[in-house]
Amino acid sequence: MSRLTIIVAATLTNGIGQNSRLPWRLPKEMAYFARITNNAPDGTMNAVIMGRNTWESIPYKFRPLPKRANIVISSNKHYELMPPDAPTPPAPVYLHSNLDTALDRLSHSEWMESPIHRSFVIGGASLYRDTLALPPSSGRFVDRVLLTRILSPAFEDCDVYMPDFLDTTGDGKWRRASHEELQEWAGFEVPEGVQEENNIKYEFQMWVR
Ligand code: FOL
Repeated sequence: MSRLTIIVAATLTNGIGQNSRLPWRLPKEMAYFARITNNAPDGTMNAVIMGRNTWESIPYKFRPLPKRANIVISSNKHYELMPPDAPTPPAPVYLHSNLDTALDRLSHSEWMESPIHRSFVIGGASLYRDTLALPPSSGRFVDRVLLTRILSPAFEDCDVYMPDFLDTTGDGKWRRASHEELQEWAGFEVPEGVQEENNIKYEFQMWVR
């Protein structure tokens, strides 16, 4: 039974990217991403699962994302995650050619010294689509979305969009959790209501099914 949490920042029309990067610069929002995905009980570690484009969008100095097990999916089995002369990565990092083997990896024994606590799908659009399509009956599915809703401006020039998960009919209805539920799950205080940074308004939300 491996439940997955999607974490994403998206506009009201579900825009998530532009020119292979995030369309905004929101340091406090990014700090929230880092804190949520890092936060695991002593002796455990969280996993972050991402597609190849998302891996390449993370600045060199931050990848692999430290203190998290990084799992990258690329159908190109010969994709070079790191330059051949790169130093030993500061966090575990694995390449998988499909979602099934990537999810199998989560339950493998090499994590015994540091079992996986939570698994986060961190993008991009096609991995969000593929993981949202996993049927709840399969035991491995997305039961939670940590959505940072970018309220304004509209960022109409996005060129990558996440699927509208609230629109996916069947397979369980999504419910917006209360702010208290979000904080309880996060394990720390999360700012409530509309946030503003660099003249951009956004809100931290949690959706469950
Ligand atoms: N979810 C949310 N809520 N916000 C995001 O910006 C976001 N970004 C991605 C996926 N889900 C998200 C994918 N893009 C880094 C960079 C890009 C990225 C994800 C992570 C990154 O560099 N993270 C560092 C933090 C560096 C810092 O503090 O500035 C990390 O350690 O997590």
